[in-house]
Parts: sequence; structure tokens; C-alpha cells
Amino acid sequence: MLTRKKILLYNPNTVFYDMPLALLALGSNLDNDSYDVIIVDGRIDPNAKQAIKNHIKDAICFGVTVLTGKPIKDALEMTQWVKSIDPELTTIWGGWHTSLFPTETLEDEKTIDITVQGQGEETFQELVAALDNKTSLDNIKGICFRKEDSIVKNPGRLLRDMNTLNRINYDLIDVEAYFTKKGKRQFDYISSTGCYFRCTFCADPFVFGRNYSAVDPERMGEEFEYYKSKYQFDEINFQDETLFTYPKRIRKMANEFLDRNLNVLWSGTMRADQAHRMTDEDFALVKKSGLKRVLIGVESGSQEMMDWLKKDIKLEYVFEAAERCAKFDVGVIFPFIVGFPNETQKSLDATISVVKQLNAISPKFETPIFYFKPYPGSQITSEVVANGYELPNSLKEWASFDYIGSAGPWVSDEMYNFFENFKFFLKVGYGKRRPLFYPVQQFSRWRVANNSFGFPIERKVFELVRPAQKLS
Ligand code: B12
Ligand code: SF4
Repeated sequence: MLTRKKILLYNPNTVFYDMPLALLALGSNLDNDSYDVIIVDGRIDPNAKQAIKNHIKDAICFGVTVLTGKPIKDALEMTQWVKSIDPELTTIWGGWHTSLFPTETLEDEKTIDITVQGQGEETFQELVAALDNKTSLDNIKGICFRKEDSIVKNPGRLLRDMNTLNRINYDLIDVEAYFTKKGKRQFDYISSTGCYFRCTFCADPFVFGRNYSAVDPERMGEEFEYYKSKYQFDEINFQDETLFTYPKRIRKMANEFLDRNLNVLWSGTMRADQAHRMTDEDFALVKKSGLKRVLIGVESGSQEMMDWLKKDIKLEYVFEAAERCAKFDVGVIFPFIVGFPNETQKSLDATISVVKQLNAISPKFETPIFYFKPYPGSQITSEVVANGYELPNSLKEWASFDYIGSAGPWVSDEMYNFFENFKFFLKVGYGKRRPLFYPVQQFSRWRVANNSFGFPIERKVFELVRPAQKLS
């Protein structure tokens, strides 16, 4: 019997424990008879280096998935370490950061041999075959690579229909280890790639050119029946950019769940305009099929600001979505962003007001507020850069470009302090009811209603007892 060649894949360290869907997608689309895929996850494997070392000798390549920000630090250290052990092993970086910075990444770091742009399954299949057979990389679409002394960028690849890709083989990871780390039997899944919309703070339109592809609901029904019997999860966490793009598809998916008696809870992303297009019967159906929570990006309470962000959403749709989710007992996370370039006090006040109104509708609503950070690949970022804002220009600098605790220069200290207090007292006042803390919760609500955050002694005490966790 021929021994299978090894493909080593690495997910860098971050603090959340979402399953490494990118690496699973790559590994599941390689020929199982020829290749043995090893996924090492810096978040799960206590000794990731040793895990890599065990396989490095027989590996064809070392692939890393890379998000912009702190994960780059670990990705970089691990790649340099791998190269120091085996300088001949081809190292490949893929994911959002290298989709945004194909050539720059290679220019900056000699230990990275190839970067991959956009959807990766087919590109990786071709890359692995070329590396295995020692053939040319010249015709592989969607990559950037070193050739003699120069860096070559090949043409991009069109988005492939997700239905033509293989079912994800979750046995490539230790699924139970993720459940344990998450503290719940929550299964991660992505049912679509890309997004049709054009929000100016988001990189998706740049990376996928406003294209979109989704798995058919019938196939999802079959897959989940199989996965559920195998992994016994309670919840499905959809990682799609916009899960509710087509109400018809979601209706079919919900019916698949019900017909197959899946009996799971599920969560995913929904836009307010998509909620507007759904009927009450649709809401009743998705609820019955297990919908637990949706995430609806609002970003701003000001219609003017929303229009500037090209959200293509009317503020009234947000309230309509909120009322209907409350009616059907569906939880909602409504994320907001403050501190956009040139954002006025009027716009901030509008956001504060909408946040308060949403919290008053249902105890199942959350309104996280983020500070605008010019993530690369978005229209706003291009504009601020044209106006003199300097983005990091090395991988090392990108590794410190983390969104927690590092608001953009458009956020004054005063504004930052206000929102940190606002967020804290919102959470205390409108969070889980705790009879023992009833007076504190009521006082917090008063503080929020009156924007009165002087002497935030409650916050100081809380932070002393439970210091804030860093994101990544
Ligand atoms: C899960 C997730 C996370 C997880 C990461 C889990 C992990 N694996 O480490 C957590 C919760 C930690 C996270 C955090 C953040 N995330 Co996030 N996250 C996602 C999300 C929802 C899903 C990612 C995913 O699994 N996709 C499914 C897989 C199959 O797709 P994929 O990752 O694109 O992989 C494909 C290709 O990129 C390529 N590929 C990927 N890796 C590799 C590697 C190789 C070797 C090859 C060949 C190819 C390849 O092939 C894959 C298959 O086609 C995406 C949105 C989305 N739908 O993609 C946002 C997204 C990636 N996150 C984003 C952002 C902004 C953040 C945050 C800043 C906070 C926030 N507001 O969400 C933080 C900070 C990140 C950091 N600096 O630590 C942005 C992109 C930012 C960027 N430039 O990197 C996205 C795109 C959301 C958005 N539209 O703005 N995130
Ligand atoms: S923010 Fe969401 S809806 Fe807007 S472009 Fe990005 S992925 Fe699409």
C-alpha cells in the first residue's frame, strides 16, 4: 500500500474557539487516498509545535490561515520556526489577510513561499498537486508566489459553486475538544461564501467582488442529519456573512430541519432588510425549526450615517426586525460601530438613542458597540488612506492592529470613556436579572437613561473582581 503524503495545516492562536472551517474546507477537498491532512490548531493543541514536528518530515507543505490582526503574530512565529526546521518545506498562507495583501505579504516575509487569494479549495487542490509532482505554479489561479528573484501574481479565480465542493470532513479535527473549549455542544458550519451587498466598512465586496454562492438546503438537511448523529451537538452556529440572503432558501432549510427531526437550535446573520422581506409565517417557521438568535448589523442609529456606509437599510427596518424577533422570541445581537471619520455628535446621539430603544424591547437583545477601525479592503479605509491615514506596512505591524482597545484616531478620549461607561451600564442594567443586584441594575438603567456616568464606582469594583478579557 502506498503511504499517503502529509499536508500540514495550522490555525493560529485567537481567543474564540470557532472550528477552523477554512482548514477543514481545504482538507476535505483533497484526495483522501493520496493525502493525509493534519490540522494543528494553536487554540486547541497545548503543544502545537510538537504536533507539527511529529509530521513535518513527511509533509508536502505547511499551510496557515491568516486573519488581519493579532493572529498574524503566531502565524509568523510558527512559519519562521517551521522554516528553521525544514527550509525546503513550502509554506503557504491563505485567508483574509493574504486575500487583501497578496504580494506585500511575500515581500515582507521571506519564510512565506506562496499566498492564496479568495476561495481556496480548488486553488489548494491544484497547489498540492503541483508541489507533489514538482510542476509549475504558473497556471494556478488565485495565488502569488516567488519565481527566481521576483514575486508573481497570477490572475484571480472565479467563485466556485459551493455545491460542487465536498462535504466537510469534521473528523480532521477533534470536534469534542472544541465543544469542551466552548463550554457547549455548538457546531460551526458555513453555508455560503461572499455577499451581494456593498457596505463601505467591509472587506467582503473587495475579496469576493459582490458574488455569492450557497449550499442547497436539501444538501444541508442531509449533511446535518449525518453530522448530528455523529457529533451529537445541541446548536449550529452559522458563520455565513449573510445567511438570510434568500428567504426561500431559509424556508426550505427550516423545513429540512423539521422534516428530519433535527431538534437543534441554530443562529446566523440576518440583515434588517431581509427581516423586512420575511413574512410572519416565515418567522414562525424558522423559530419552530430551532432559530435561537440572529445577528443584525445596524452600525449606526443615524439614517444619514447608514446611507454613507451604503448599508442599503432603512432604520425603520431595524425596529421592524426587532419587534418581530421579540414577537417570535428570537434573540438578536445588534452590533453598532462608533467613531467613523468625521462622525458628528448628532450621529453619535442617534446611535445612543437607538441602542437604548432596542435594549428596552427585549431582554434577549444585545447591542455590542465597536470603535471604527480601518480594516483593510474597505472603501472607507481607502478613503482615509488617501487622506493621509497610515496603515501598518509590515506583517509585524499588522499583528498589532487589533481592534480591542485600539480605536482609530477619530475616537477622542472623552468619547471613548463615555462609550466604555455606556456599554458597561447597559450590560448591567439590561443584562441577566439577578435579584441580589436588583438595586444596582435599576440604578444602572437610570444612568443609561440619563447618560449619567459620573463616579462609576460599580464599574471600578466589577473590573477589580473580573478584569476584561482581551480579544485575541
Ligand atoms: C469565525 C470568524 C472569526 C473567528 C476566527 C476563528 C479562527 N479560525 O481563528 C474569531 C471569532 C476569532 C474572529 C475574530 C475576528 N474577526 Co472574524 N470572522 C469569522 C467569520 C465569521 C468566519 C470565518 C470562517 O471560518 N469562514 C469560513 C471559511 C471556509 O472561509 P475563509 O476563512 O474565508 O477560508 C477560505 C479562504 O479564505 C481560503 N483560505 C483561508 N485560509 C487559508 C489557508 C490556506 C493555506 C489556503 C490555501 C487557503 C485559505 O480558503 C478557504 C476555503 O475557501 C468571518 C466571516 C466569513 N464568513 O468568512 C469573519 C471575518 C474573517 N472576521 C473579520 C473580523 C473583522 C474579525 C474581528 C476583527 C472582529 C469582528 N468584528 O468580527 C476579529 C479579530 C480577528 C483577530 N484579529 O483576532 C473579517 C475579516 C478581517 C480580516 N481582514 O482578516 C471577516 C471577513 C468578517 C467581515 N466581513 O468583516 N473571526
Ligand atoms: S457588512 Fe455584511 S452585508 Fe455588508 S458587505 Fe459586509 S458581509 Fe455584506
